[in-house]
Amino acid sequence: MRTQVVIVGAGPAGLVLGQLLHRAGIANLVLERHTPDHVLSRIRAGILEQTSVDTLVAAGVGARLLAEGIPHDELAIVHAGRKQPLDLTRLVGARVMAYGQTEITRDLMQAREASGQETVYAAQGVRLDDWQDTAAVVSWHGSDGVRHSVEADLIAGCDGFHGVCRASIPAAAMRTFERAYPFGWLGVMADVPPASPHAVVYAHSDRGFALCSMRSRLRSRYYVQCPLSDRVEDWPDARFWPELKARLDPETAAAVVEGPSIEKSIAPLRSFVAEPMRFGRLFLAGDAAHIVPPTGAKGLNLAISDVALLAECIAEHYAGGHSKGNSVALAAYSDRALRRVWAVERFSWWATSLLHRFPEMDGFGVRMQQAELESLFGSVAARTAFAENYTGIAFES
Ligand code: RFL
Ligand code: PHB
Repeated sequence: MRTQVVIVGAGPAGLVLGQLLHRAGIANLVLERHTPDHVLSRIRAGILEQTSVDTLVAAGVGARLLAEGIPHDELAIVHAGRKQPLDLTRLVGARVMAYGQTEITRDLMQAREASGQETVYAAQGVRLDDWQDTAAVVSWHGSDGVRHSVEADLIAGCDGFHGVCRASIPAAAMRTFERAYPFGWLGVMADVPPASPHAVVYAHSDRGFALCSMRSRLRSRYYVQCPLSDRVEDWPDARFWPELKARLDPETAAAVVEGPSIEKSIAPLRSFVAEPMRFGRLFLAGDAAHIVPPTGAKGLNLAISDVALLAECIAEHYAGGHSKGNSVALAAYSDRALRRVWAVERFSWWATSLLHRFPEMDGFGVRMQQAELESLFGSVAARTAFAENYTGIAFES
């Protein structure tokens, strides 16, 4: 078997990359460890930056997103029991869009099937056999039990934080940077109208952080900060709803419609970056290269901006007549991607530090958070900087 680019992972990074390459006339094969149903069953992010919307539209998968996505012109931050709006459109002339990662993935899977580009689901034991020398070679066990292999010009490692691509790199060739946070997020999905249908609500409270988001006019997504030692069984619905409301301002709390949860999970929070993002013929993108805590709603957006850049570099590489692994365009990918990655890491770390209750926090730490929140709402400049980061920083490419 032979193709131009092998993409490992059919999450948002892998599928958007496959679609962008296909539209640029570049053949690609996607290898995914799980079945399509399993990939679609993972409930994750829900807020898209305008640049991500633009990328998806340009990739030809924007129709349902534009019809069903819910634009948010503002967000809100609760502190000291009061809700303060932050008007994104007025501050920076940009907005964000509520549209679930599951729906994006579904749209991308359909587009891929229509494109005729091949996808191997349930590919077990994916191994990078070569990515340094004259060709890239990747092998896997198919559902037929047979070991298959493909030769390609390039490999895109889009296989998430626990994937095989980053793990294949010798430790000496890579530097990693990490911060683990001493709490997690308990997420609940429920088929009830959202408490705040036009703005995500981020709540700072003595009881810990809480977040009100949505997937549609009839589907709500809520989160509360919880200790890392907690299990989902510790949080029956009867405990979750009063705790959520106790962390919100009275108006938002009164608007919460309770209902049976259809999904409940606990995710740890982490910041992580691997440098560089290129090793010979292997290019990392999305969670395979970096993780942000979800407070800034950035993980999915960063995965999309990585692969938009990678697709551009690969297209430039082939346009320059290169079929092998060397060109100026490919050499530039890692540095260009990392500039944006670190800017987003900073915002996500800062927003997490500002809004959560840390176990070791003393009175001084709490006062610093309060003072910072006061300064955010006392200054148009500070709110503008927040809005710029939240809606997506523009980078010249
Ligand atoms: P993904 O979505 O993890 O996709 C990687 C794909 O690679 C496959 N894979 C392999 N395939 C073949 N061989 C192997 N050895 C493989 N190993 C893995 C996996 O099965 C999977 O299909 O990474 P990608 O595409 O980079 O996309 C990144 C986003 O998914 C991620 O940044 C966000 O969802 C992060 N995230 C959230 N971000 C937000 O902005 N808001 C959220 O509320 C939010 N919630 C979350 C999240 C991430 C989570 N986890 C577990 C990582 C909640 C969770 C639980
Ligand atoms: C979500 O809708 O799941 C969501 C929204 C905003 C965040 C994180 C997650 O910051």
